[in-house]
Amino acid sequence: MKLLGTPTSPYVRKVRLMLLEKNIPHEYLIDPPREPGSLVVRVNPLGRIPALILDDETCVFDSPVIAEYVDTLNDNPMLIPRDDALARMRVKRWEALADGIMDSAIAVRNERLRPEEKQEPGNITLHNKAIDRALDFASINLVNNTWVNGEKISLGDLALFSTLVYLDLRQPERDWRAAHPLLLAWYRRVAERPSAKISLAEQ
Ligand SMILES: N[C@@H](CCC(=O)N[C@@H](CS)C(=O)NCC(=O)O)C(=O)O
Repeated sequence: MKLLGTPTSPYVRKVRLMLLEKNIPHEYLIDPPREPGSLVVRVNPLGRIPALILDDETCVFDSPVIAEYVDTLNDNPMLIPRDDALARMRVKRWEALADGIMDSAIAVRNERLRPEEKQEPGNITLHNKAIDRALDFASINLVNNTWVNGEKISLGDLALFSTLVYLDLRQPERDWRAAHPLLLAWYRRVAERPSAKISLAEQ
């Protein structure tokens, strides 16, 4: 299978980390969707990354759907609980929280890329406040757990890690480390994993 993406996209990083954690053979192709000749627009009608192309040419999008699919390919480790409905919901909720932060961080970036006189400060504030609340929520719900969902690493960890890497890239002025020491201790634990080291080296 082929994963189309870019090293800065947090949604792509989430999926790439899953494939690495689960040791699933794949080709990782850097393919910015707006570049002329991009394969992305030909395989994903939405023109977005990540796009996962299976061996029979089926294109899987978007990242939560890819994550669900990839997790069924093997159980080493199982990153989305299957039988325990509550545990499954919690992991998917961590993913939604992380994806929501990504959405807001991208909205802020897009706003800031506009000419200054056309920027809407209210929109930037709205999204930054959502990020603030979501990081508070993550800290509170992490408690002293090793991983976001307790004793086992899950998709929630990979999604939240990808989000924080993206925040460091696009909002370096945001000092989430000082504000959230529990999150920092957890982040360092994820960053030590071979999958994270590979992914960070690709930036
Ligand atoms: N909800 C989608 C979001 C994917 C997304 O928006 N990806 C961005 C890159 S971070 C993208 O492809 N944007 C289109 C573009 O850059 O033209 C997912 O989870 O896969």
